[in-house]
Amino acid sequence: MKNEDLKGLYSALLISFNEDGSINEQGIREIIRHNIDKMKVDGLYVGGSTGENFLLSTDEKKRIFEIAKDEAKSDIKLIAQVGSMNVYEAIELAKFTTDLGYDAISAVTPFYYKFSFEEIKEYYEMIINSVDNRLIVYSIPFLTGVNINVEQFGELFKNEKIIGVKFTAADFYLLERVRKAYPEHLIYAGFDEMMLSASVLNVDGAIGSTFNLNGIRARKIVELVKEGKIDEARELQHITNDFITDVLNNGLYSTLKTCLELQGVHAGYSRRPMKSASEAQKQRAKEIYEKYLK
Ligand code: NGF
Repeated sequence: MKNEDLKGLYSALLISFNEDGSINEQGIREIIRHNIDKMKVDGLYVGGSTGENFLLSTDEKKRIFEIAKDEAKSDIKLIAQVGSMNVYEAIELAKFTTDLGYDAISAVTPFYYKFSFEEIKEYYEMIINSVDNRLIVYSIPFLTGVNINVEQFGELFKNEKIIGVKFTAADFYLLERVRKAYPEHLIYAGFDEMMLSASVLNVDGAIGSTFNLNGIRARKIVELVKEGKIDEARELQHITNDFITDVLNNGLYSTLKTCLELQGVHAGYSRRPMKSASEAQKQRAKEIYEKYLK
């Protein structure tokens, strides 16, 4: 597959857990099917924040990557988020998912310690040079505290296997600069509530948690922008953001999971220390579901 074939709308895959925190394989398969059959997404981003990935063991991450590939087969595109504070785990997962046939890997910037850019660059080189695959940088400064500037993106992109960035930030000045500087690289918008503005800046796709439920509306926003129908796109973004605001206020992943359950998809529990929905949150999620998704 050519790099440009990786463009499109990707759900950041939610993961179903059992009450004891173990992986619910059947539930994960149902979430994947729902994304393919009902949300009609172009691909899945597996192992991201939405997948509660940073709370899991290496074996659990591997199992989820296996399940996703087995269920999705080659029906849609698959990107594996393998980034980890432990670069050797990231390399192991990069090899594992490349062998499984994932179309690309992605890695979050290393966090917690204040790494220099040289260290961050080496981390990416170590991961991507260990496999015959391509890599999408996962930049999410509000969670990692790591900011990459335009020139630094250029440094990373000097490696031709580093083909793009998942840009989860509200910095539209930086997004515009990166778009202009690197027209051949793939940029995925990471904040669903800002998709209209990102689309106007001509991103190549989007990766989002809310697409697990709001995928059809999200795609419509992108299409309307492409057709130059900005007023209509803005109206849809307003509705989308009413939905996202209510979801964020009620608890992001637990509310999305409850909404999936209401559609008959066994999205299950969250992984501790992440809290699952309380009875009150479930009730509120039901109202959100009825208002925006029914
Ligand atoms: O959930 C987060 C992190 N971000 C996601 C998205 O960037 C996917 C975004 O969709 C992602 O980061 C991942 O799974 O790795 C938001 O949930 C959404 O815009 C609501 O704010 O905060």
